[in-house]
Amino acid sequence: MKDILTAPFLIEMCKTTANMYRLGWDERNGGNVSYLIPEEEVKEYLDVKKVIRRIPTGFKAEALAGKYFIVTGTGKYFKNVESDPETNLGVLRISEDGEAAELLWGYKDGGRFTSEFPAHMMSHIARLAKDPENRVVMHCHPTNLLAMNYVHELSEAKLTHTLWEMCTECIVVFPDGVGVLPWMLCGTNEIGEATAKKMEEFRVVVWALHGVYGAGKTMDETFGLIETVEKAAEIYMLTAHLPRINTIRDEDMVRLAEFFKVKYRKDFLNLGK
Ligand code: 2HA
Ligand code: ZN
Repeated sequence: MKDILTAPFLIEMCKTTANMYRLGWDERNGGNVSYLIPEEEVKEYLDVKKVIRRIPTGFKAEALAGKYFIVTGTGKYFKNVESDPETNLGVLRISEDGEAAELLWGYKDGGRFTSEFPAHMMSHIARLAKDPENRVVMHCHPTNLLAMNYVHELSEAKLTHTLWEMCTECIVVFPDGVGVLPWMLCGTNEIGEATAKKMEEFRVVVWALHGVYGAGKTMDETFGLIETVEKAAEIYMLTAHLPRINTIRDEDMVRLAEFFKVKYRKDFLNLGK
């Protein structure tokens, strides 16, 4: 059995959470990441018959039965993941009935998965139904996107349109736009269900006045998605109080989307309106 501290999936979790912390997206215990790992990969590092603990999920996750995830722990700081992965992360398998997470490694101090576990698992179910290759769900509190929530309308069409205008590549990176949930109590099954519903349509979902969820096939793709949305929000916040003299026009966005052959939300543009 190989040393799990050398596992590429664990190293990716460490590096990604460190980057997210460094960028100011995850103050204190803010943010959480879950990453689906194929069984063959887990088996190289862990005896999958050795369950340390069963942790009730509090909802039905049988659509994910038998699937393995590495997940950040509740109350844990992204700042500390890299120096102590075994306390701050856990590797778990969803039980056959979907009602428990079978812990195989980690949460060494008796901890458990993130308080946003319902939103993560329900989002995995929704994204996997759309894209069988989806593996990552990421939540964080990016500064500029959060700032923008206070000063910009939060309709999906208007928020997406403004973000698309802020960097040329935006419409190519998130052509499906940005979904928005109203402020809701976090850590509940209700916000999990609402997030998953949005994830049927969007890979980026803003939790109003709280943060963002992103989903993707790889850690890089998901990180890059949130990074691009946050960059656009930063340009907005740097310019919102200044007279706008130039902008990327809707016709230009259409040219971009067509050139890069992405399926985009035409109804979020103001073409011929
Ligand atoms: O886990 O970000 O939404 C800390 C959070 C909750
Ligand atoms: Zn949060």
